[in-house]
Parts: sequence; C-alpha cells; structure tokens
Amino acid sequence: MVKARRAVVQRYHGNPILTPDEMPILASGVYNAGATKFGNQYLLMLRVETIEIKNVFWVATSDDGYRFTLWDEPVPMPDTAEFQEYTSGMYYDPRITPLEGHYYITFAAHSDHGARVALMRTDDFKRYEWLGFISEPDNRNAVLFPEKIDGCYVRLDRPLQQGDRGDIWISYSPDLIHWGNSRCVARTEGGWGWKKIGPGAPPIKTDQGWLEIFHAVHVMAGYQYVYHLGVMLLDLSDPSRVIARTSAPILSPREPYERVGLTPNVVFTCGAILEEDREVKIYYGGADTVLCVATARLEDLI
Ligand code: M1P
Repeated sequence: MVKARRAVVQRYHGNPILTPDEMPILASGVYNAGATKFGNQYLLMLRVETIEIKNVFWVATSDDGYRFTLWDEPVPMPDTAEFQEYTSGMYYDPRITPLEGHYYITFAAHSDHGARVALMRTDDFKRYEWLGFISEPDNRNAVLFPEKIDGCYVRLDRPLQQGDRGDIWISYSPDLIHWGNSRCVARTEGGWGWKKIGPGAPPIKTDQGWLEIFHAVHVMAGYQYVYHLGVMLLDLSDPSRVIARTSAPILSPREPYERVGLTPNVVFTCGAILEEDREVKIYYGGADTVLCVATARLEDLI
C-alpha cells in the first residue's frame, strides 16, 4: 500500500469562510451552498438555518471566491398554497446550474409527505420564476447537467430506498418538468459509502467525462451518520455510464468545524466552480453549521 504524497483536495486555510455570526439575521447555521460564477463574481446561494430552526436561502457574492458579502434580504420564495404544503417542514440544499442563458436552482422540499425536488429559475438572483415540484417523495439532492445531452435535459438525484439507503440515479426530460427513463447510475459501496450516496455539485464537463462530486455516508456506532465527499467520472455522451469512481473519500470530516456543529461529522457539497486555470473550488458545509471551501486540481480529481 502506497501513501499518497499529498491530499488531492486542500482545505482553505481561512476556513470557515462564512459563519452564523456574520448573518444579518439570528442564525444557527449557514452552509450547503449552491455556487456559480455570476458576471465576474462568485455567487453562493446558502442554506441558512434561523435560530427558530427555519430554513431560508441567502445569496452572497465575492470578487475572489473566498471573502463573501451577504446580501441584505433572503431569497424570495413562492407563497402559493402548494408551495406551503410541500415545504411545511423546510426547504434546503440549493444547487445552481447555468443552462441556456438562465440559472436553474434545484432544492429539497420537505413536508410530512416526504422530501421532493423543487425547481426555480432566475436571471439576476433577485427575481425568481417558480417552475414547480419535479419529483414525487422521497427524492432529493437533484443536480441538473449544464447542457442537453442527446436532445434531453438530464439530472442526477437520490431517491430514497428502504432503511434510509440511497443510490445515485439519472433521469431525462424534454422540458425540465416531466422526467423519466430513470435508471440507477451508482450504488452504495465500501466502508465510507455503504449507507447512501448522492449527487453533490452539478456535474462539471471535462474532456474526459462529466466530473461529479458526490456525498457518501456511513454510520458509526450504529447511529452516527458520517458524511464524506467522493468523486466519479461519467461518460460524456452517456452519463448513465460510470467511467471511474474514487475508492477513498476526497474529503472527510477532520477539522473541528467539520466535526462539531448542528450535525457532527459532516462535509456536504452543493456546488463547485471550475476556474480557467483548472483549479476547482469546492464549497461545502461543515457540520451543518458553517460554510467552507477547498481546492483541487482538475487533473487530480479526474
Ligand atoms: O446532516 C447532513 C445532511 O443531511 C441531509 O442530507 P441527505 O439528504 O443527503 O442525507 C440534508 O439535511 C443535508 O442538508 C445535510 O447536510
């Protein structure tokens, strides 16, 4: 067995980059952010947990990808009876995909019906168009591919199976609303991902395939869920085919801000940004409490 000379993923020395204390409202957590480039800025859409344990989304922007300014108000959400019914528990984990000149946001909607995937669209991150719920329960962690493949919109998600298990699935759509032709892409396996695996950041296109950073969960001592990050490469023209998948996590909870918080021992990503120089910035939540960033070389991830 050979010990790698250095980790593929490097934590930013200034982590965490956002904490609840910096929020304009009283918050107990700010984490799991969708990420994109917006004009010449970095933009995060953050999952924020208020001290009343209610969830809101909040936008923050930055010139350098590390120092973020929080906007003054939360993201305005729909106020329809349908939206209220299916988000009566909470809504969380926004993922942003630039697609055909718009920004699409998928997120989880939770109620006593279970968890569903919801979709909205924006051009300016101020006004949002509500597009509806795009799955039945129990499904979440949906990420859209940033382009059509073979004439279809494509997504990965994580339908939940019996016993709180989950695999990564793929579905196709002609219009982003109606989805089908679903099949399983990757199953739980190994010591660090035997309980469930799910899509993390929206897929990144590379010459060698779609790069998908995913979360993987194992359970310690019979009850403690531990969330890691892994990476897999999917075929460019048939992303239901896995070309390669890491046998070890690329990031596991290790630092105090990843091990102690609202939910201990969690690193969880909803967004990563590929830079022109092939550095990948991976934004991730630490212990469901703070927002962190880590970097990797694209070729190392591949
Ligand atoms: O507490 C860890 C994560 O648990 C849920 O993720 P999942 O549905 O993948 O198990 C979500 O609440 C997520 O936000 C949270 O970080």
